[in-house]
Amino acid sequence: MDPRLLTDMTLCTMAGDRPYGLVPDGAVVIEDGLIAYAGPRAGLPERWSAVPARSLQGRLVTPALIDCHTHLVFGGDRAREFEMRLTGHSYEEIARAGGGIAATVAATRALHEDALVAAARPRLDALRREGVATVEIKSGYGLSVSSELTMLRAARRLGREAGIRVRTSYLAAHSVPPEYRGRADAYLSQVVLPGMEHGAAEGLIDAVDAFCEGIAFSVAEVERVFDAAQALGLPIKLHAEQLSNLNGAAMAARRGALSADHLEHLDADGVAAMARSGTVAVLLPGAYYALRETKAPPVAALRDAGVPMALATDCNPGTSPMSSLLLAMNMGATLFRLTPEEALAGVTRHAARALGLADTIGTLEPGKRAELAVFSVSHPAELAYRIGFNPHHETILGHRP
Ligand code: DI6
Ligand code: FE
Repeated sequence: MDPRLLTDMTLCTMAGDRPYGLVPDGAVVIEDGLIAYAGPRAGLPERWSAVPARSLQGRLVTPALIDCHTHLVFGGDRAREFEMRLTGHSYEEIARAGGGIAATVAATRALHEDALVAAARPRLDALRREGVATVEIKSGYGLSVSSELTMLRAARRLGREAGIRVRTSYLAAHSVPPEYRGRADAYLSQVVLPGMEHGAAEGLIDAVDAFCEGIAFSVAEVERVFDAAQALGLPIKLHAEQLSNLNGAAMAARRGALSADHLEHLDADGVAAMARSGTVAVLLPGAYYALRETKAPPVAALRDAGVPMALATDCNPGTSPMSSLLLAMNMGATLFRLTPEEALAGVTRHAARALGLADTIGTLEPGKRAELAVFSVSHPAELAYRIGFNPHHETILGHRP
């Protein structure tokens, strides 16, 4: 395929030493679906200088965005529970009373694959309209072998139909379903582990996740799930330290997890363990906001320790009914005090790493996939600064993701 040359842009490579990898008068060459050049227009190598250029009219170009933590395949909604929480009932209280995740499980089990795809499509499209080209989607609202697999198949199909790269995480260890109440071990043996084997054999699972929490699974239970995942050669990640500190992140880090996510209650030992292993901290300000949490994750300690921080929507019907990654960036800056540059790195470079895709996407560098988001703004800080405004102009893909 002939190379394509893009010019007249503020280029934000998210690579190199300069803030944002910013190049004021940039040019990008795309060849065979990959980035062949991304740098100053003045430095464009001779061999591409005769390629007809397409002007981006001074817009900002970033790596296409990556939402590295979502639960966007589900049935129903939880607006009633939202009302209850506003009249004083806590998330954990509602979960113990059979609401919460269990309510979404019932609504999800009632849907076939087609209906799950149809329900999720508007949420995926909302992300895509912001320049998102890669989305992680978790199972975890089926909680039976067959409905977990249906969720994963729906996620794969959404990616194919929407032309988006979908990475799936198997999250059967999200909650103990009502029929196994008080029998978590049996649930793990009879559903979580066999479902994982089926899903892996069908190529449906890119990573294995679990919810490590008082209302979900203990560290020892999660370790059983991770033993099985690692025996199958699957990468692991963990919902950890969201509502309390069980030291789940440190356990996940010791096992080389790609990411530990939420982390509001992470302590200094957890930070140190993550720094040692290079595990990405995925911060989810939508859940913090929707639950009216007051304890923010230890961002300053994570930063000082050099732990890469990603940001994601956590799009789910209970704790983060949010389908805007730009809003997650704004919340990351305002609520968690990430710098706008950290916020953008959190939805590009570090999000790629949280998905094990650091070699392929997340920055604009030669050899990476050509996946570019074009925004009608003049400076990258505007992406995190605005609230409820979408400046996305187009997404340029060198190939189908
Ligand atoms: N933590 C969360 O915030 C979501 N899952 C999880 O492990 C909540 C999911 C829900 O309430 O439906
Ligand atoms: Fe989540």
